[in-house]
Formats: sequence, C-alpha cells, structure tokens
Amino acid sequence: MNNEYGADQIQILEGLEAVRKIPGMYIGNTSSRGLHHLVYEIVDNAVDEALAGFCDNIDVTINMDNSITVIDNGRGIPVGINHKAGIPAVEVIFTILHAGGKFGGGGYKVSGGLHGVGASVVNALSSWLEVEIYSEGKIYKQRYERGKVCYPLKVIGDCEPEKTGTKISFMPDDTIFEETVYDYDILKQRLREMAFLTRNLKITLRDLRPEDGIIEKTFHYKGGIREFVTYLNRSKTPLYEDVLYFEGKKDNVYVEVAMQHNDSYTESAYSFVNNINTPEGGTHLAGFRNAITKTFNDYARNFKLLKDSEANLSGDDIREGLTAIVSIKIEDPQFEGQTKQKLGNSEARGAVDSVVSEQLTYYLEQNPTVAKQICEKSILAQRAREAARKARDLTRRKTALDGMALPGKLADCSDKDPKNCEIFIVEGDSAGGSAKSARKRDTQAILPLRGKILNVEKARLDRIYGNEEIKSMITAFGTGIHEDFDISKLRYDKIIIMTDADVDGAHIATLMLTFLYRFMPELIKQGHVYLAQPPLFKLEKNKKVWYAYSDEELAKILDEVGRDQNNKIQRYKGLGEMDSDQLWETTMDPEKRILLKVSMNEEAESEIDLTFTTLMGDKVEPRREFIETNAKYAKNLDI
Ligand code: 28G
Repeated sequence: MNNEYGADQIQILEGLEAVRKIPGMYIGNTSSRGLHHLVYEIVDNAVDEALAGFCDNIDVTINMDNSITVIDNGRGIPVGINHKAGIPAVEVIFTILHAGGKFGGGGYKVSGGLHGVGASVVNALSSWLEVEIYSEGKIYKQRYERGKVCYPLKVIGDCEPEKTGTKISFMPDDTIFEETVYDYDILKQRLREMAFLTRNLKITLRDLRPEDGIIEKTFHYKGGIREFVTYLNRSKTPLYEDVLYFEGKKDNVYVEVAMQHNDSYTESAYSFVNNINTPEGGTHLAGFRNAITKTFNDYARNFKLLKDSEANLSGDDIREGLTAIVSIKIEDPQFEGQTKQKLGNSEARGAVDSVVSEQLTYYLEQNPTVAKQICEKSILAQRAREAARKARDLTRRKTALDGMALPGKLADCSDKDPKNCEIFIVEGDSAGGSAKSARKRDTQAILPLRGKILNVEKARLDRIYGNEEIKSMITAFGTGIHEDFDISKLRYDKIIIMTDADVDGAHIATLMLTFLYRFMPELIKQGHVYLAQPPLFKLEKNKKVWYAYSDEELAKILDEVGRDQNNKIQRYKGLGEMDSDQLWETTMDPEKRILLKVSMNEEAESEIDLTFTTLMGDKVEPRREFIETNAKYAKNLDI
C-alpha cells in the first residue's frame, strides 16, 4: 500500500464503518425510505452543480439489477490531488464522512435530503459504487466496495474535450437495507419536484426493469415553480389566469414565491428551503402568510372593498382556495421541531415578508381585476367562516351542557377503553342494520351513514358544519377537528370504513377519506383509519363455503375444488346482500377479516397519496397475495 494511505486512511475507514453500523443516523432508516434517500443524496449533488450554473441535465436510471446510475453534465467532480488528504478530491468525497462541502454556486449550503450527508454515506451503504468523471478529454474511474477503495483513481479512456460531467452507479447493500427494490413512482414524484424547484434543469428518469419495455419520463420546466403551481391546480379551476410570481433577495436569503387561487375552499401551500420540503412550514411560510394577509387587507381598505365598519379579512379567508409555493435558498438553515422539518431562521421571515409585500402590492395595483376577484372570494370566505363559527359555538355549548351528545344513529360499544374499541362507518341504513346485529357489542360500534357524504373539497365550512353525516362522525370520534383536534380524546382505536365492493362504494370511501384527511389528518398519520374488505363472491359446494375477495381468488379456489355443476357461486353486489352472520364472518370478525390500513406518503407531500398497507386477523396468511392486489386497486382511489 502507498504511504500516503497512512494514519488518515485508518480514520477514513472508521468514518464509513460508523455509517454502516448506525445507518439510521445518516439516512433516517433502512426501509424503503432510506433506500430511496440514497438516490436523492446523489441527485442533490448534481442539482447543486446545476444551481452553481454548470449543469442543465441529469439522468437517473434504475438498472435491471436494481442498481442506480446517475449522470450529470456538470464540471465533473475534481480529480486533482487534495493536499490535505494527499489523495484525489473525488476519493476524499467518497471515502471521508461529511467531505465534499456541499455548497452550491451562490455559497448556499444546499444540504439536500434528510440530513444532507452526501456521497460518502451512499458509498458506505452500497455493496459497490463506481464513479466516472469526464474532464479535459479524459475519462477517470474509481470503484469502491462497501465504502472501500478497490483501486486508485485511473484513466480508462478519452472523450471529446467539450464533454464534462459525472456518472455514478451504485448498488444498495442488501445486508443493510430491508428493502432493495426501487419504486419508480416514488423516485418520479421527488425528481419532478426537484425539476420544478430548479427552473431549466432537465431531469430524466428511466426504468430498465419492466419486461414489456423501458419506461422513461423527462421533467423540464422552464417556468420553475410557476409551472409547479399550474401543475398543482391542474384538476381545479383557477380563479384567474395569471400565476403570480415574486422573486428577490434580502439579508442573503433568496426568495421565490408562486401563487394562484382556484375555486375550491382548501389551501395548498408548500414550502421549501434549499429544495428540501418543510411540511411543518416555519419562518419562511410565516413571512409569506403575514405578507399576503397585510397586503390584501390594505388593498381591500384602500379600494373600499371592505367597509370601515367591517372586520379585517383573516389569513384563512385570504388563503381559501390558494395554491402556493414558497421556495427559499439560505446559507445556514436551522431546522426545528420534533421532526426537524420546520425552518427556524428569523431572517427568512423578514425576507419573504418584504419581497412578497412589495411585489404583491405592485401586482395588485397593476391588475385590479384579479385583485378584486381575490378580495371578493376572501370576503365570501369571511362570511361563511362567521356563519360556521356560530354553528360550531352552538354545538360546543351543547356538548358542554349535555356531556357527550352522541349521535342517535350510533350503536356504541359498551367497553369504555378506546384501545379495545373500533367503529365501523357503514354505507346505508340496511347494511348498518346487519352490521348492528353482527357486531361484538362490547368492542365494536356501528355508525350507519345515509348515502353519499358531502364532498368537503367542494363545500364551504358553513355547509360542512351543517351536514348531519359529518356532524355524527365528529361527535362519535370525540377528537374534535382542526385546531380543536385532540387525539387523546379519540374514542376508538380503529376507524373502519365499510362500503360496498363496487365503484359507488369506492367513491364513498374516497369522500370519507377526503374528509378525514382535511379535518383530522392525524388520525390517518397515526394509523387509526382502515378500510374493510368485504368479499366479492361466495362459493358453496357440498355443504362447504368459501369466500373470495377478488376474481383471481375465486379462480384459484375453483382450481382447487374443481369446476362442476355442484358449485353454487353468488356474487355480492353490496353489503346488504349478506346476512349478519356472513357479514360477521367475512368482514367484521377480527380473527378472520382483512383490513387495509390507510397511510400517507409524506415524502412527496405535494402529491398527497394515500396508500394502503395490509393488516389482517390471525390465520389468514395465505390471503396475502390477494390483499396486495386489492391494495393496488385501492391505491387508485387516490385522494
Ligand atoms: C452524477 C451524480 C452526482 C458533481 C461536481 C463538480 C464539482 C464539485 C461536484 O466540487 C468540491 C467544494 C466546494 C468547490 C467544483 C468541479 C468546482 C470545480 C466542481 C455529482 C469544490 C466538489 N469543478 N459535480 N463537486 N467543491 N456532481 N453528480 O455529484 O468548492 S459533485
């Protein structure tokens, strides 16, 4: 071994050993999330090179063997000797923990991803990694295995002198990751987000695995976050044509904001710091909110849209139906809160506030039609909110007086320990009746709902509070909603949505999930919400009974028992067709039933995606396969 690999080298190896020992410290976890995080770490470095102004193309490929290749057309990771370490800079970057000084062009610390730990961590957690650098007419290469150098950096060939860039391929170590299969859709969502956040950067994602042909998608948004807003509003009706865009720099904080109202009643604001999503917001989002509240109130007063006698518009009123992206770049981001997802830097508040206030004031003066439309929508929201507040105060007072005023239709369970209890929300009174006689009275409560519930995406608060079905659910659950929400008051450990196994049933389940997601998202986040899975078929033969939950399962059972005229097959069109014994046995009995647990993919928050993981009673292991097929179908419910 070369002398230059002395004491330093020992330290280097120890460094990466630490990553392999406690991977969670560096990439969060070793499940699917951590696996995908490896890709983001590498892509982040290429994005930094783009932000520095030297790269406009990034290619990401999922190879046949589930390894990943990332190529950029930047300057290429430096190959010259790093004088402190005595080895090429590229080797330092891949073998020394925290090396590489992740600084983007403007001197911003663009610590992408969960902890921003970079290339050496990916190297440490890969069974092999190869880097190729195209620079000054030569192609350089080095390979590592489990973080250890295989050979010194070498030249493997020539290239055109104009061609520069970096190519990195790696194979996640299957002795470290529980999951080693990449999900195309997860990578797609994050890469799309990165492309929106870095205008003009072209990112291509390619999947070489599918047997029926390669999948490829390119994300390239010349409009940057303006196009992000258009994309988020794609299935809504914008209130006006423009996407408002503000950009500026103050106190060394670079601020970019894009916004547009739609005709819905919910706010969708997403904030980013150095391209990292901040789901819990922070000072930058606070600055934005403050600016728009103040600016619209000033405008409404100046132009007499609000009378002197009327109260100010609240922030909520102005943000009704607002889609917005707040993206800032800051040198030393401080993240706060339990999950470190909330920006704490105070200079960000002032910077966003002043950039938005100044430019929005100007925009409103130049565009009085749009200004008026937004103010009018906000004033309507203010009135609806006032009506809703009165309705809510009334119900609050009522519950305070009467104790728990539970809904009349609720057949509650007798056990008072929420940990043991579950509530079935059942579509239709008749199915509700069967469920009531089928249930285990001590631990299972039944709440029948009549017909389709209100679509909360399409209704204002006052109508929502006035809706009987919604009121029943809120009182039955016990937690309250929005700012009143208190999970410790939850009266049931499981909230189980039980609808027919048809398109209408799926639609009702979607409306229900939308309501839960908008009003009590914590219930979903903390895993209290489930979908019941009633069977589609009943097969009777020679006094024996089978239930099938999918066409495939029915076929499989028929394969086993034989296809002949002794088979009596019934297709269930709805829960109502089952008697209470059947309903109990197939759908409600905790020992035998299948439940889908509803969860949220919080990684790409802007693509709210409810996914369903499986949960079943004992003794149903052979059904796993079918559950997964169902889960895929259910996934398409897609809120
Ligand atoms: C393909 C997948 C991932 C990268 C570069 C280019 C440079 C670089 C990367 O420098 C050391 C620390 C801060 C400057 C910088 C090349 C300057 C001149 C680079 C990548 C030196 C790292 N020439 N491209 N790192 N910096 N692409 N793609 O990782 O001060 S990393």
